[in-house]
Amino acid sequence: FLKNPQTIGVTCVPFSGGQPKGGVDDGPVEMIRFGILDQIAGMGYETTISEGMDKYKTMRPASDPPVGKLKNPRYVSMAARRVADQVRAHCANGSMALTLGGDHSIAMGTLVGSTSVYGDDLCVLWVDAHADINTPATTDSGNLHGCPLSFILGLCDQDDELFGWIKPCVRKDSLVYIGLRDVDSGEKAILRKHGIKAFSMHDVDRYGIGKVVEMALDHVNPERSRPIHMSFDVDALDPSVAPATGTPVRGGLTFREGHYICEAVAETGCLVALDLVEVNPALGDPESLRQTVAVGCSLVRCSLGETLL
Ligand code: 5AB
Ligand code: MN
Ligand code: MN
Ligand code: MN
Repeated sequence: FLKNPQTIGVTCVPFSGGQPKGGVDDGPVEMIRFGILDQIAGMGYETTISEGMDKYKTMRPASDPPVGKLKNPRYVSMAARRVADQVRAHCANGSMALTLGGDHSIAMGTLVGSTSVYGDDLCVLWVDAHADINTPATTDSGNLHGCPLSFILGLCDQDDELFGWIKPCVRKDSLVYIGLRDVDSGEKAILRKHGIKAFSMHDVDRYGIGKVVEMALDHVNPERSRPIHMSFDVDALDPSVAPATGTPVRGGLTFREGHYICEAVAETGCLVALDLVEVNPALGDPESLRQTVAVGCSLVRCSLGETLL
């Protein structure tokens, strides 16, 4: 694969069906209003934008009763499938696929898209307060934004009528987490059983963010030669830094720690796909909104190398 892609393929996904709170579907439009596209262009990148972002709002099926515990299963599956096609198209022509969410269920789509081009070579850096690895059997909430990785890793029933199109596409040792601090007991059992590498906030406290990112990259990408897909949930940041998000958890990454991760990833030159998700402009006062949108855009720019000298 080609390091340091000079074209960014942007996919905006105004989607909130993976969780119950409205507003996260306005994440992309708020980031655009804040100027993210001009900012990226201003850094010298060429940008192409997937068409028809409004379709994500209108494609909601008239009837979508739960399947088991899973809520809005048809809507989530249809939307993720469309995301997969759009991300695949960007990756296929060598662009870095930047996906602006939307809730984190859309990562089912972004990862199917990126792996369909890069295959087994791709490794995944998941930056989040949560592990997002519940299966349809372990989820308590039934919210699919807490489940994308179980589908991607192949921990679910592969004959599933709705999600069977998601074939296992990331190896368990190709995934690493940073920022975890709110992991369900069923998820902990999954992480342990499969030996999935995770750096929690406890590790960030113990080793410092510099060492944690180095260890995380060493685990999945020791030669810095594999393409990286980073999925960044803004709730990885402390709520004092990113308050406007649906499932905030205290004790998160500082402003600098979040940016450090993005800078270190940019430095590898290996980033081929980036998701920035769970910005919810409807939550909190106007200042919380402005702050969260601003930090989301800033993380994107840093991942593209803005602050490297
Ligand atoms: B997010 C929880 N584990 O399954 C669940 O924001 C929270 O994409 C999921 O990380 C949070 O509902 C999903 C309790
Ligand atoms: Mn989260
Ligand atoms: Mn998440
Ligand atoms: Mn969240």
